[in-house]
Amino acid sequence: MTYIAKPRLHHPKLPANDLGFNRRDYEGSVSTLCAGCGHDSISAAIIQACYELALPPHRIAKLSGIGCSSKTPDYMLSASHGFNTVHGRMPSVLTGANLANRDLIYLGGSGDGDSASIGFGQFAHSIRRGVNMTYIVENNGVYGLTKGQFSATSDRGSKSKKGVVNTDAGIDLVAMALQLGATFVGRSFSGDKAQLVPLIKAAISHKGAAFIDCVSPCVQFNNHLGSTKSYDYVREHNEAVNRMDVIAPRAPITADYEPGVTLAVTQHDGSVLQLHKLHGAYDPSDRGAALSFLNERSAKGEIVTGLLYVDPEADDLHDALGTVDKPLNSLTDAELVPGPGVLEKLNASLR
Ligand SMILES: Cc1ncc(C[n+]2csc(CCOP(=O)(O)OP(=O)(O)O)c2C)c(N)n1
Ligand code: SF4
Ligand SMILES: [Mg+2]
Repeated sequence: MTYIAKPRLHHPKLPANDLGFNRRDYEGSVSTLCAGCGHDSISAAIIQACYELALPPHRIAKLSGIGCSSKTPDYMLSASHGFNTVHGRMPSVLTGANLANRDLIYLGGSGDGDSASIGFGQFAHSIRRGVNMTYIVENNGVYGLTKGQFSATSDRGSKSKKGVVNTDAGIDLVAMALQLGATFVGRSFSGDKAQLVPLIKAAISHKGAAFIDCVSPCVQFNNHLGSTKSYDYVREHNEAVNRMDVIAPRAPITADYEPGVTLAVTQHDGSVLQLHKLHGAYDPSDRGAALSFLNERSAKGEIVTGLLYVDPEADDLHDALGTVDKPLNSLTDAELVPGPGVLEKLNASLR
């Protein structure tokens, strides 16, 4: 892979967050993706979200599979932990890392090919287990890296660059995530930073499996007439159900609160999601209704975006397994080998 380091020089008066880091401290190396690729905008949104949340870079672990989308962790968060797995295998490697060290903040980056084809099972099981992570699919409807074949998220009836019609039904990963029990589900568009950045911040603050499907046009192979993942198509068919402000734990709530128009959702960590309703009847706490709304709108060719579902009281995989509070590598010998008394008690409890 081409590697171009970014110059470290920046304006001395660049604003800093609560940790004293500026936005550039969250960047990575220079992107080698095509100019105009939606994936680069998603990287910029992740960088912005981590900067605004003032996350310590060394506490973030970014993992991905294979594809243009899976190359993006290299273009952000250079001071964070990174693991580029085999194609479609990010979710299981992330699950293992998370079980071994629950103190890190896990970001899973993937593509529609990586998650809806070869990694479909991996995607499903990481979501249904409630792994505490932010899982983002950069969805362009094609295998960009291998030159533009239809992916499993391509809509039936959409056309390739050469005019071939896709006859297979498309998989909607948002509908799948809802069905699989994800406790935070959102969809956005790489061209809508105002919607995407707060959605990523909210997903990172969420405890449990947070999934974001981000439509991300491939300018090289899927940005033409007949595609349902092009910039023009998404702009024309984007139906946002809400907009959001994320207020950090313990920060004073200064924004106006209009009951009926704004809904405040307090998450586990104390962060407050202020949801400004754009679609009156939409209720992001009703999983079944979210699925019905999604199906009804997608039948009309609309792309529903925003925070689609959230359970702010969700448990995660560690709660389900009753694991220790500390990362495994910090356990002492005494904790790992507690002695014959504890063993005797355990054996007695099993008799
Ligand atoms: C085991 C394996 N099978 C197939 C490939 C070839 N391959 C590389 S990337 C890719 C698809 C990538 O598509 P997607 O995840 O949508 O990413 P994009 O490039 O569109 O961002 C495929 C099939 C591979 N690298 N490894
Ligand atoms: S081929 Fe498509 S997905 Fe890959 S970098 Fe180029 S525009 Fe992006
Ligand atoms: Mg793709």
